[in-house]
Amino acid sequence: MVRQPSKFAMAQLRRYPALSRIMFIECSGNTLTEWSKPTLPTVQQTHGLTSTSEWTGVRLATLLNEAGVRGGARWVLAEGADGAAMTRSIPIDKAMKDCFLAYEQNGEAIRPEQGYPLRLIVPGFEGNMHIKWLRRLEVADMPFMTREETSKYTDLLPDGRARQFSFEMEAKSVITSPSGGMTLTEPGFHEVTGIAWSGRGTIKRVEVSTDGGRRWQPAALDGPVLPICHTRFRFPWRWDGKTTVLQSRCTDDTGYLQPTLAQLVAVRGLNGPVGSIYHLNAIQSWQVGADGKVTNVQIA
Ligand SMILES: Nc1nc2c(c(=O)[nH]1)N[C@H]1C(S)=C(S)[C@@H](COP(=O)(O)O)O[C@H]1N2
Ligand SMILES: [Mo]
Repeated sequence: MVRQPSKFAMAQLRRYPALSRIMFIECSGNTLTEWSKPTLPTVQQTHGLTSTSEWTGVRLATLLNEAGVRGGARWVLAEGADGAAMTRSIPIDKAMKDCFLAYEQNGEAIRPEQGYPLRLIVPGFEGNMHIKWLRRLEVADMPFMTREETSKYTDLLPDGRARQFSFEMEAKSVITSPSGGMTLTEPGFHEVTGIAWSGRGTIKRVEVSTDGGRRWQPAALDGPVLPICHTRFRFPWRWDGKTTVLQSRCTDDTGYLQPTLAQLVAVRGLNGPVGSIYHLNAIQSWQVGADGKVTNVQIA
């Protein structure tokens, strides 16, 4: 779909108009062990595969236009220069809309492990598509059906079909304090705080429950609340010293409400080789015991 191969040197890429954007990246395998029972003790382990950074680079649309992409183009292949040659197909609409090739992360050259010298950024889409060490782009009229979008990062459904190209990271939140592994030393005031994010847009509301989901109350959001960014929430809580369960749930600006685990399992099943794996964005429950110890639990 491109007339002829085009080569772009890094110095050349830096001469095109640049953009900077703060946004989260989340691996769609984040939380993957928690489908059927709580397995990992801390929030770092259950929810740690995500981060927010400021990325700077050149729009993918700029490059595709320069290369002379034709009308029949539907998908863009992005390939990394690592041993795995990690490769993903990106829909052309997304490529033209807001994808960019980043050469800076948080105001400095991207570090080697994060993809130096160039990384594809696909705002709000699963982390796997943000190809590091980008060395090649190819354009076609069909998806390329790479390993990462067929045997990996697909969701096997109860009826045996697989959910594929489920790119957008749906709204998710988690309480980071108090969370698994922490201990409340005494009853009284404790701030409940955590983060919420959505690959579809901006976090509009976060609610916290301190009684295992019976009552939900609005949390305050720390500004600025940016689209496709981790958003910190805070909720003042007075612990009475009894065993209870803390939860958070968020709503994004599309109106999507973070589901309970039961709701998600009802739709997606527990079918994968070790149960369903990817794209688990259910409400997380932390139990505070009478001894103040906080543990990872699942409740009905
Ligand atoms: N070239 C290449 N790009 C890659 C990967 C890889 O192994 N090789 N891993 C992907 C996966 S699975 C994820 S979740 C993100 C992780 O990005 P991070 O290290 O910035 O969190 O990078 C993606 N980009
Ligand atoms: Mo990932």
